Amino acid sequence: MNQYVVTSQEVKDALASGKPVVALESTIISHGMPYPRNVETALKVEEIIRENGAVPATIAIIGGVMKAGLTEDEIDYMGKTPGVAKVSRRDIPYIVAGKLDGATTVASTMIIAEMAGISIFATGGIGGVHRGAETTMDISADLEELAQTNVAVVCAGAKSILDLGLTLEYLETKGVPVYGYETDELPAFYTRKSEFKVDYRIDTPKEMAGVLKAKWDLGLKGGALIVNPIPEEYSMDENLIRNVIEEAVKEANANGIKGKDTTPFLLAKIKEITGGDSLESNIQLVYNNARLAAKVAVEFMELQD
Ligand code: PSU
Ligand code: MN
Repeated sequence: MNQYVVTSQEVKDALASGKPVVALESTIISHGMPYPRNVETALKVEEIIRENGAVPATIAIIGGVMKAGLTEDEIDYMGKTPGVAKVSRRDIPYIVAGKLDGATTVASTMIIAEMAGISIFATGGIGGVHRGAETTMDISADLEELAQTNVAVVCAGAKSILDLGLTLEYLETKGVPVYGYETDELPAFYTRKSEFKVDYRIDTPKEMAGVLKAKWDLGLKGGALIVNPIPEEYSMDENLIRNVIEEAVKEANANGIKGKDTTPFLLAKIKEITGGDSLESNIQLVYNNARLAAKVAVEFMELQD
């Protein structure tokens, strides 16, 4: 491993002894949820992963060190320190060289996970092709990372702040498979359905692990997307969330929001308009993804010789 990545003792021991490990991102902590719910959620996610037989590795850059496996104090620090940079692929060198702090997105978490030797990663939602991308060219670096980095990402689909159809087209072009866990349809984060089909439906963690093993054994580089619908009891009303998202997108356009600020702006707007209901759904779907990721990681380890 390179000199820039430091794994916690627990993660190091797990990797050395062939125990399953699940990576977790930190943008969701620093930019995705308010303090202290963000820290409570991050710690609970780690607990869920342990309960399901794997070791959690929350990933962030602290003082320029790329860390896989944070202490509780470090998670608290990432959650309550205002202004921690949102770090995607392009930001890593500057943050590392400057010994700065950075909350890692899906893209940069995948990069660090791969460097550390972790294959499975759980989060809430990924970035994708934004609505209007045919003129703005706003396409998340998460998609390029899925195309080239060997980490499977468990998420609840993507929010319809994105153009879900174009996001799927992009993933197809880049050879990134989209697997629906117990679903034929791409879930849309707050809701279990969208009008789009996934490539393949998978019904057990074991089957999922087998497909991932085949992909990587064959040398088919890149990641995979495992989409896991939000549990029914926590899913939101489709019409309500559609209107909220329309409103948020309109405000972003009216305010000239661009680049890396777009996603955090839209997420904050949705939270503001729904008055916290969306936060509860968000937390629950992350728990659900953590559970599935741990189970897939356990089965994936079983298949390693
Ligand atoms: N989508 C969500 N919640 C999030 C993000 C996206 O529903 O927290 C975060 C993730 O860290 C993701 C990043 O990797 O935003 C994507 O940002 P951008 O669109 O600027 O690439
Ligand atoms: Mn973007």
